[in-house]
Amino acid sequence: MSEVVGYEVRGRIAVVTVDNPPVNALGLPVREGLMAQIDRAAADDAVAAIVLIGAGRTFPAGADIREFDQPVVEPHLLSIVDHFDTVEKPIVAAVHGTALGGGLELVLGCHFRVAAPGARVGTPEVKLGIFPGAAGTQRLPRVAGLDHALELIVLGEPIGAAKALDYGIIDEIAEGDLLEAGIAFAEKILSEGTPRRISSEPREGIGSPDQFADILQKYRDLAGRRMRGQESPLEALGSVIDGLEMPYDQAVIADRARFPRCKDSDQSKALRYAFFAEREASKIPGVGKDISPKPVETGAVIGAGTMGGGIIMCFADSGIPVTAIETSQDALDRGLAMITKNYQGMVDRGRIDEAEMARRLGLISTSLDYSGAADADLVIEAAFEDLELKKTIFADLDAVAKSGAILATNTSYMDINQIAAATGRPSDVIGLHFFVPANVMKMLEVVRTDSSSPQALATGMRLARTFGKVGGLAGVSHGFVANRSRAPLVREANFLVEEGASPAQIDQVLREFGMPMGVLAVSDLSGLDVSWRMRKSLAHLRDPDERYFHLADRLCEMGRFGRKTGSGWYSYGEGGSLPVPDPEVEEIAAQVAAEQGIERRQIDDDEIRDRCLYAAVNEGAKIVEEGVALRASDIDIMWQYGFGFPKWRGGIMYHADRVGLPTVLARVEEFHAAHGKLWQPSALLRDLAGSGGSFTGT
Ligand code: 3H9
Repeated sequence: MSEVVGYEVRGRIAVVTVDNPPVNALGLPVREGLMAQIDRAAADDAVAAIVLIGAGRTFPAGADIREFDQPVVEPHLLSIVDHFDTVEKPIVAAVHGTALGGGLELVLGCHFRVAAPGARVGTPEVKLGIFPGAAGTQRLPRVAGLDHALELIVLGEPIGAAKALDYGIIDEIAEGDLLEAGIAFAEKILSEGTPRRISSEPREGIGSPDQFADILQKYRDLAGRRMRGQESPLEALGSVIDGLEMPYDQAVIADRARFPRCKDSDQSKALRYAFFAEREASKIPGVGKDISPKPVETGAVIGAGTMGGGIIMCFADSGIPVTAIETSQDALDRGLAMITKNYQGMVDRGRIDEAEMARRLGLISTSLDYSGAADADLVIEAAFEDLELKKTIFADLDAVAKSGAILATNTSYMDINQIAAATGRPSDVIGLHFFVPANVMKMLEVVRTDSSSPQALATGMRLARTFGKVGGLAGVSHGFVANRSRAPLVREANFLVEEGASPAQIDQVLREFGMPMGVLAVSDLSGLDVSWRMRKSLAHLRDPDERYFHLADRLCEMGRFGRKTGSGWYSYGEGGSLPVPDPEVEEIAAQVAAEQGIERRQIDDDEIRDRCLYAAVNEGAKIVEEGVALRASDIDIMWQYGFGFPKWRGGIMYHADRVGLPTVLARVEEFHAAHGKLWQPSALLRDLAGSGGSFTGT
């Protein structure tokens, strides 16, 4: 009857099974099948109750996102959930895996709910620019109470079975086989004569918006902080408020008008693009499912400084024993003290308990020489950015690391081909480029050298997942994909200050665009000396005809390294962390401009935005054109997870597609004419603009 929704009768219980791999998404065939099989059970005299379950790895993980660009076809998920209210026989949801979005709405439509201990439930719709559109915003507050419901609906983070039980979203955590537990639960309610619970009916604890003003404000504030600039959390909140003001039937009618508005918004389209782009980023041609990653059961990290320390924490956080290797006991002690302090901070904020902190610290051992890496399945070098040093380290590692171990470098821009050539096993060498702070930022750039084996790359990509990160592939190139595509943005921000814009104006324009922090405030935070040192070390390679960072150099010469020295692009009060505009920077900029023959002028916000963003887009296009990135969408994912670029903007390449590539090209050509060769338009940009193509296929 339905190919994707099975029907079977066990004793007096009908078992309705959604079987639509990989995640049982609720596309049209599933919705039709569900309606038909539930009706079949309702009409079957031999059936007294129904258990609804998912086959394979999960209960339905939500609506089929791929259908969102097409017209809605009945039965709508809302019709199904509402239909469940009218079914006279008890329906028991048996939940495992991830019951998300429409999956959880289906669960809420069931009259009773049991879940496997590892199940997770949630309403991540806001992350796709929408809200739970099949009555989740009406039913969840009735089932879990307003506060808990808003936590799920507005913030979009899933919760585990234990919390779901606590919130009243599920009735029981099943021990043993889930289907058997679901059937046993159904038998129990039948024998006890428990009346069906209809989650659309009024419940105590739900009142008027005035009564809940504090809770509503709490989530408005949280959404503003965590998802700045994003509309969907406020739409979700609006839908919940409708439910407080209106009876269920009217509130779902209001939702029906609200939902298409969200779904068709630019933000939702960008967020859906980002969802699929993230999954695409993990796919590397030539590294298919037939290539098994090497197991990583032990790790070693060379260098326990800021970066190394963060990477050591990634291993420990994932339960993998790791050896920290340093050149002196002092450096080891400092590194471990920093790690301990970070974990203590997590304990203080209630993120982990003392026992967990002790467990993680217990996974970290130390060594003062490379013999500590002898047993490691994967070694990550996080030493200073000095090519000769790295080559020496890799030659030494080659002598001690066990055969088959993956040797990785965390360099952020160096030629890893040269580093790999320092070993007798270049096929086992890859780059693993972490972002700061390494234990927090979700991006991991996996760098392929000329000789990296598919298995080494597969291991790097798997490690990203193990660490809870998103892996993306890059080729060897100065700055790889992420930093190389961002560098022109930083460059233009620097030049714009020389030309007359203030750091505060530039940062404000970028923040208004949606970036979490202005680019110059970020430079101050990471330290201006870092790029100064790099510029000095690469001075011999500099093209004398190219415009140079005179102002940034001058600031560094004056000891203005950023926040750590109390001044940089901004000044910072005693121990202060907030950037304050500094008239001295204006004076220095004017001086440098005079020396360089740059005429200072008023610069409008549009020019600032276009120069910063299109410089990055043009570089991104060159990166794709050269094959350093596999796809333009990989750049977007790296910006989202590496630099906190707003997901609701999709990414710089997606943004360029929305603006229209002919418009972007015209601007790039204009800047090329005004500012010279750094703005040389990319051939790919020209081709696509000329042929009506796009970077991201959107
Ligand atoms: C919603 O429900 C709206 C409702 O309120 C009702 C409105 C009326 N649709 O992530 P993975 C694909 S909105 C289509 O690699 P994992 C995915 O693209 C939805 N496809 O696996 C990938 O395909 P491929 C609310 C989907 O184990 C494959 O499945 N729900 C969907 O790392 C495997 O995915 C969500 O937002 C989908 N809904 O993670 C949940 N989900 O192999 C979205 C996945 O071709 N999904 N695919 O690349 C997730 O968060 C994760 O996929 C999940 C599994 C945690 C389920």
